[in-house]
Amino acid sequence: MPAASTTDPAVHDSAFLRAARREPVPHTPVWFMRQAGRSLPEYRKLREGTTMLESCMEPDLVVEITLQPVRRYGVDAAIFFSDIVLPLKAVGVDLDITPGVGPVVAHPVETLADVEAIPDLTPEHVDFVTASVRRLVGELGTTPLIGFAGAPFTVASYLVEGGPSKDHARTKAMMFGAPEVWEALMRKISGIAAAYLEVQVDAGASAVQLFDSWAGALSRADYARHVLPWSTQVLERIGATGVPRIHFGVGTGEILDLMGEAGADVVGVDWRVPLEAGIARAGGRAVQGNLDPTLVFAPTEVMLDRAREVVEVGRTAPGHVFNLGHGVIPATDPDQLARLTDFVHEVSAR
Ligand code: 1CP
Repeated sequence: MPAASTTDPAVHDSAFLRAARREPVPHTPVWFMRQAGRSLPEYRKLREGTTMLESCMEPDLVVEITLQPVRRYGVDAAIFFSDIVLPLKAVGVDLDITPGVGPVVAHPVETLADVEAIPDLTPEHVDFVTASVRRLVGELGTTPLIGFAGAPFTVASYLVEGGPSKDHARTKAMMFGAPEVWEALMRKISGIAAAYLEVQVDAGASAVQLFDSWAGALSRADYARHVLPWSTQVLERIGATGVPRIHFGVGTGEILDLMGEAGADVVGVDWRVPLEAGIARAGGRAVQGNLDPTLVFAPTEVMLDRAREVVEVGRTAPGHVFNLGHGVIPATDPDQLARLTDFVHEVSAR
């Protein structure tokens, strides 16, 4: 069945999807990674007494939490409220999201047998995702919904380390020292990520973002050899659906061209990379980014001056989606993001 949103001409013609397709836009579209979540008092209130994973599996909560930042800021896209480890939980991996820590996996993956014990994902595993996306697309009207998944390397890091890691040492040790286990793991997670994104697109998501948040931990050569082929596999499968694909990671300045070549339509640029350089490395693709997320803690004028520079440089790209250079920091004052959204819309209007 074709996705509802991609057949809706108003969604198809939205500033966000036009920018992703490198078409002229009425204004620079804006959304914020992690726009839903702990920075919003209405989110904290709604989440009281419900765990993170329970919230992701309850369509009433997913729909409401996803809509909250769209109502508050008037951003140009919604991002599906979930987490990158949700599809693993859905197929039966024993994991939890611990407040203040992040994903914690009960039995970290070490051997080929551990990998083989992880089932492949079918749409039946995530029927609540299909239900949530369908309802959301109905409620969002002309605002596009971005689906997302974690990229193979970033998800592998949680599975192998058992939780958040700064150096990804066990993950890289497997990559360097146990290539057959590494390949099996990447094949498994790539399949899960692609199937999970297909479910979201089939239910009506009109773009996707592949989060390779921790790919910046890899050298260029190791990224090219051990990770790029798998991310390419995921992005190519989603390319067949026709929706724009955003590919993002943190600290990825040295591999940004490769992340584009993996099959992205839009290359996410973190705040460390000058946007001009990001545009050049994106090789003719659209770019997304890249205001430093800590600028919201500066005086409003300082934040807006820097946002103006991002918008102006963004105009030289074939397509530009304004965003922060990584997710919204939980202590962010939502009023700053409201001012930022209005400012980008005003200053870029043509
Ligand atoms: O609006 C939104 O974008 C919110 C939806 C969302 C997204 C896109 C959540 C909810 N998680 C994610 C993706 C995600 N999860 C990423 C990729 C994006 C990024 O780089 O920020 C990553 C790396 C994770 C893993 C994760 N989940 C962490 C990071 C841990 C680490 O390694 O440092 C954490 C803290 C979580 C928990 C989580 N996910 C989402 C929320 C709102 C929370 C906090 C839940 C809580 O504490 O109750």
